[in-house]
Amino acid sequence: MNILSIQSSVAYGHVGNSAAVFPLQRMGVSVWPVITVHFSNHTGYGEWRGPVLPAPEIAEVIRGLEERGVLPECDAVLSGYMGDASLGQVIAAAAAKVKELNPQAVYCCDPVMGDTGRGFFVRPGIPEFMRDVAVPLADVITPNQFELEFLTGMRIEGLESALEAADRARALGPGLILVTSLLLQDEREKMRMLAVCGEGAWIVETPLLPLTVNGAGDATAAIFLARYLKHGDPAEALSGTASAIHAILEATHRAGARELQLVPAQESFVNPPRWFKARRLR
Ligand code: PXL
Repeated sequence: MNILSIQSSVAYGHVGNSAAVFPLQRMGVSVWPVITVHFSNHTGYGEWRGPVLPAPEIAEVIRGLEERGVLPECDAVLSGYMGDASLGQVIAAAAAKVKELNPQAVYCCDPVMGDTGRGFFVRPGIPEFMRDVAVPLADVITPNQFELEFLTGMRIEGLESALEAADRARALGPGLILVTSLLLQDEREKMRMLAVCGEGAWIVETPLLPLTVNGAGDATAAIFLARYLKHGDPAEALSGTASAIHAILEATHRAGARELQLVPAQESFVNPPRWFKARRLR
């Protein structure tokens, strides 16, 4: 399996491709990482250094892949953190080109733009690009609660409104929605993930851990996409992803670390120590 993954890269820590590539490889997936920014560290530290790569240079890298003739072997395009909205057209064109050359290929858009508590953390124009261009093109999207609220223009409070928002997002185009983190008002000590695929919907709950990390959503999107491509079963992909992410977060919490403990927790990508089974909602 081959995944073209267009996301950020950081030297220190784990966000973007630096949170997605190793889990995918450990799961047996060949990743073709194309980087959108090359930062020293993630932006959650408040300060960082390094370039936002110009969109034409990123387009050149993808053009090189096309010239090698490998794009028909690409099973999925995964896009995430963009440095600048000008990259939007390059991502949209890459997804369209891969799908033209391999009609089975899937475009998975992680509409990275912000999070509850932190608000928007991307440049102007990126949220609108996600909502108006990328999400309508995508087969799969993996928003967090904050991003799903922006995409649909509605507040999510309970499970019912989360389902309604996911259905609204589905009406924008993508057939499969993974909500990567839901903190519902009824039960604060739980972390939930929700998957909606056509009329089907599944939820999974894991214990909420008291820690602040970045990149968990990026690892979640990657692991979910790989499992979904492998088995084609949203419920299995949801269970396996929540179980792996919980194990990673638990290892991170235990270590008292600020960065995801992906290397120590690597076994959980393929064989999570504790299986949290998704429950069918409809
Ligand atoms: O996890 C999203 C993300 C991706 N890439 C970079 C980031 C962040 C969030 O902080 O800073 C560079």
